[in-house]
Amino acid sequence: MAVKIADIHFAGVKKPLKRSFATVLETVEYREATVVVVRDTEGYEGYGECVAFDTPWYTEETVTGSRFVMERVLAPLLVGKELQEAGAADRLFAKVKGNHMAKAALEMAVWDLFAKRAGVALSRFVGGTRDKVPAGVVVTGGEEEMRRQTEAAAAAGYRRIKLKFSPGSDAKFLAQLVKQYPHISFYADANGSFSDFGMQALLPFDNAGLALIEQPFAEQDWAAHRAAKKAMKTPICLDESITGLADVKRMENEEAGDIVVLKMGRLGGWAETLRVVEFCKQHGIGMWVGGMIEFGVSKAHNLALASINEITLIGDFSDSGHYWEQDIVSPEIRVERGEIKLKKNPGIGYRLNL
Ligand code: OSB
Ligand code: MG
Repeated sequence: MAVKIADIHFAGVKKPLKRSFATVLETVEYREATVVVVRDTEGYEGYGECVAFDTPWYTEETVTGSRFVMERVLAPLLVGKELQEAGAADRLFAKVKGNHMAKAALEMAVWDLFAKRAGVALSRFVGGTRDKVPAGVVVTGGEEEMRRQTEAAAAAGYRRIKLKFSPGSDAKFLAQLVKQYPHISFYADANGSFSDFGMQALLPFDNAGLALIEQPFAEQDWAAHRAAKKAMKTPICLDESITGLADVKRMENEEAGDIVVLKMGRLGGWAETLRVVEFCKQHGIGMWVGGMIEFGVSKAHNLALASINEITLIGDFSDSGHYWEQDIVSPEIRVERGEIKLKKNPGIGYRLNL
């Protein structure tokens, strides 16, 4: 089925977070994002959300820069074109360097549009089979704040908790917290903060009972991640280091990690992400779907991704109400008994409510 793109619209959104999100890289109080609506000549609409932040603290992209790239560089490559399949957008964008989050926002909107034209849920369109995914939440801040938030998350039924940590964190404190909740899987994410401190600083966390340690060293520190994987029993998971399939292959070749975080914004969209999923499946690499403190459009795409059976680790899936007074999708995304039900209606399955 061919789809002809008629026009593309952009809308900026900016909302305060209900709770501030503190990492070693940045403290986030507000979230600004761009919502993308791709329309075809039949009047069908596909939705995407650009997950670049207002400043380049997580990747190089920004809200302002990505808006320019989307409007002036990428949208003209799609408008007026007849696409034979959803994967065509990724190929059209291949000549534009980098800018993965900008590409992903448009490309993902095209996949939503194709799923809607096919009349199927996006989860089924991409080969997913689950009808619900387990919920996971991220906990940040000082020790007291972490303890309080962990208790609240456990009470709310979350099955996985990701703790942000750094060389300044106390391994004994983390170990104690983890031990208190034996039925919850704990991850710890360092956002590269151990690079200036080395392996010796990381080793104490090997005995904290963590299911994985995420990105202990900087994104280009492949040798350090290789050494960590060798020295530690806790699986090493890469987030910032993975910008595409080539990086996953490098991780595999250099034995620099056991698990990858799938983030479609960082990878450039559905097509590249599905190639990564296929490779990981074939090589027994663990996978989970990572969050970007995003709104419901991006989250709905992430839920469709997490419906793929081989993605077995629990992702960053919190309730719309965790960060937002009001989300930009209707209905809002709800965690019930520790799970989120997948929508069965065509495409992402949620309406826009800007
Ligand atoms: O490192 O995983 C990260 C959010 C923004 C940027 C980077 C990261 C994160 C998260 C996910 O930890 C938070 C969430 O969406 O719940
Ligand atoms: Mg991370």
